[in-house]
Amino acid sequence: MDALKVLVARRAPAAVLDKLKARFDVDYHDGEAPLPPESLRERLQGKAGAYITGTERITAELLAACADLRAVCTMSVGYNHIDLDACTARGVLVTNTPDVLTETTADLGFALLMATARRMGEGERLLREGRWKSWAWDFLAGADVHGTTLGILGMGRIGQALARRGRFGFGMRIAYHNRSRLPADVEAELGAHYLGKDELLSQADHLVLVLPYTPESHHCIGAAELALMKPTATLVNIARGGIVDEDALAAALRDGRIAAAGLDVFEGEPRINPALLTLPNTVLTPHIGSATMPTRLAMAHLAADNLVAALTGAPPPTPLNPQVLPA
Ligand code: 8YV
Repeated sequence: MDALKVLVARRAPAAVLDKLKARFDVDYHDGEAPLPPESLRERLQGKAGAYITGTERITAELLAACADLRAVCTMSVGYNHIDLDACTARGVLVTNTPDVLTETTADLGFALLMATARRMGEGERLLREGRWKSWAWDFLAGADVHGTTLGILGMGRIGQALARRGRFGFGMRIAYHNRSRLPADVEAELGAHYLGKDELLSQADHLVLVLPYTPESHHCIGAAELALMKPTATLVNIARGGIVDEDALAAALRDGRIAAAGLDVFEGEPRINPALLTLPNTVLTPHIGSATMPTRLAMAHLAADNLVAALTGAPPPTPLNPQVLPA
């Protein structure tokens, strides 16, 4: 019997590619940039499975044009780029890569919080540009992190990992808002206080966004929400760029309505809203939340393991729509 055909839609680690080649007839796009939608559609013809990353969009139209597709395995925890309902309706299994990136992404979130609160980006730019000439009592004086209130919007796995860092590492008060409240024992362990969204915005000294990107969370931080925040507050986004109205954020940062923002994700990434680039009080990183070698390897292997399982009749480790699997 001929091997099933799969598409690996983006550069992947050699060991992961070998794992897939041992089982399947692999069409490999060895590139750092995503395939344009038209090429993705063409190269998915006749493919039973797709190994993708967080950028390739899997739409209902694409699925309709790819009748052989049975599994879409993304090397990301976020899956807003995939029309999950359309996949489920067509019986296409979708998998993602939760858990393996939780701690690494929380580390980056905390690093961004620290760098932003303590004005490290501004300091580094000033030093490298030869502008460090003198000392003043308020020279690059930022905000404290220890002992302050950490607000977390979206209290899933990564939110809880941030809460542990804040509480146990920095003695912070932990406040959160989430679609559903955590069980009482988990709240107690994290010392986490559940607040309404507006209360969270007004009480947080540092607010980290770590909620999923959905039609409901699109621009859920805009001018009205930013107006509720303290003028001394820091905003950190490690979720998805589209959660924040970037024009409203740039205006709030420019007018001192909040103190600073640390952003790892952007609405039009890799294009960046120019207003954010010129503000001194932003720390900007290029979507590197999960970017450590061990974590990226674990994510890539998990995506490949899901694909192998999905197409060989074994239970996939991390399915998003297990209802499409045979009973
Ligand atoms: C991915 C991410 O590296 O997992 C996610 O949802 O945002 C990142 O960890 C990125 O999406 C590329 O797949």
